[in-house]
Amino acid sequence: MDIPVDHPRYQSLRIRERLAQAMQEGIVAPEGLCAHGRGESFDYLLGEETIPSAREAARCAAALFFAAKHPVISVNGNTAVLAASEIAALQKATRAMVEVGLFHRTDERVLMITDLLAAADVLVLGGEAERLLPLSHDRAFCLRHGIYEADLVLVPLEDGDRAGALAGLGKAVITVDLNPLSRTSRTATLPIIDEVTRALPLIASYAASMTPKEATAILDSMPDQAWFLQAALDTISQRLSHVLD
Ligand code: PTJ
Repeated sequence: MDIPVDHPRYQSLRIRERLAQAMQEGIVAPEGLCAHGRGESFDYLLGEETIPSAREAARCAAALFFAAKHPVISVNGNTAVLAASEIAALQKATRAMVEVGLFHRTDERVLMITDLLAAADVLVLGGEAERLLPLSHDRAFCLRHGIYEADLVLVPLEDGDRAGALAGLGKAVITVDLNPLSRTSRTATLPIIDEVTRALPLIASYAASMTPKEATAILDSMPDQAWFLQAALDTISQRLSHVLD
């Protein structure tokens, strides 16, 4: 379909088109389109921009990466299609490992997503995934030398169960999810309530210039998870009451 450049929702329609195409190719799970729609609706409510508390969360995320010994970025189908080059930049800025971590896992999808990321210059961890996380179904699979041994895992657009299982294993869990009410956001050590293509470059830009002293100061005064969730909910409710006034 030809999307007219002057369409007021041009960018949004192009992204949908890209995801729909990637779904037909088998890279994005069909359920990923539902997840995207849910994300879009929360982005409307947040004003389709990075709110100040999400900017602060990105700064804290950069400090957590700085302090981590074995940080891993977990990438699923939606994230790979939306943000492959942003992941490459974040990997360079943080020296984190990148692992393909899927909810609807098949070897074929792991391979396609790995190729897509590699084409964007992401160094993707390889190896034999094992059933290591305390979860039923294939979400339990991950790499021993990747997510399983990580002390910090960044999980964009995740399902709550897996984020909870990672936190339960004692890892710091950073999530990127537009829904401040999702189980994912509520189980994270640090929830970033923002759109993934806005949040990842922000973390990368903070990480690129962070000094050890700054990282320590940020971590010493990092707000708790509830503060980030409440700030996003406050933004939504202010916007709603403003629109209705
Ligand atoms: O590729 P797979 O097999 O790993 O599957 C990926 C999906 C996304 C289908 C899977 O993880 C899933 O079902 O996720 P959920 O439980 O639907 O949660 C996805 C969350 O991401 C929702 O809360 C959405 O609001 C949020 N979301 C969607 N698009 C974006 C987003 N958050 C940030 N940026 C987005 N672009």
